[in-house]
Amino acid sequence: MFNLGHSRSRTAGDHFLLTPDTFIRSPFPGMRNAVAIVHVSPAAGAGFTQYTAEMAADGLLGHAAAQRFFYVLEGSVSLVAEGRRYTLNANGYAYIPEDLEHSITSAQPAKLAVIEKKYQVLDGVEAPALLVGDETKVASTALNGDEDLQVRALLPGDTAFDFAVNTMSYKPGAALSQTEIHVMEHGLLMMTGGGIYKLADQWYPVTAGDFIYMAPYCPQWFGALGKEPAKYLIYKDWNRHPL
Ligand code: UGY
Ligand code: MN
Repeated sequence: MFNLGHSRSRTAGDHFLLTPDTFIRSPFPGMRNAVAIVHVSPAAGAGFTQYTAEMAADGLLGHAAAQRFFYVLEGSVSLVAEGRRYTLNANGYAYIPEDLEHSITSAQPAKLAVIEKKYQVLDGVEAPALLVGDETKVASTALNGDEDLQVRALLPGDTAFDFAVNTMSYKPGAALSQTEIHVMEHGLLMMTGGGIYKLADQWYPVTAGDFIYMAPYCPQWFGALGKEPAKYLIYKDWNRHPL
């Protein structure tokens, strides 16, 4: 069918909604049998880079020039770091400190959400160490006492970390209790379900597979629709003075 160019994707000054029909794949140096869909990067004014890595059989991710966080969306990968091999399946994740040599390989096809950010040193605070986790084993907490909106913090909240990555799960009908406006920026990947995202003064229907970037101070609100929970993975810069 001839493509007439319609898409739900939008790029506005302080936010992006990027839907899978507009994704473009490209390799990075050091990748083998893998491609990246770069959702946001400093080229768009962001303080971090977020991409989806699509790895084929015998895939390799390559070097990171910054801290690297990855979350396994599909398949499974091997992480080798500090002389140990870890196998991460879907919902597994890892935080890799800047300058820690490591390799991430796939024996079979796998899909990762990857976030990379230059570490912002804090005087007197030791940088974080390698961390490997499994989202299904992370305790969840109700946001502002709303049991229908559960948050899992995948990284510790201490000041060694200069960013946070959380999952947020909304029962159908659950919603943020306010429009948020804050200095932190977000990278957001819709994992399941969907709903309505309000970004600045626009209201967007969103669904699994969509990516959203919210710049600092972008007004934001979400309400879940449909019959299955809406869940997203969300990055924010964190724990540092804005100056
Ligand atoms: O952590 C957050 O700022 C989160 N509640 N924002 C969001 O879901 N858009
Ligand atoms: Mn927010």
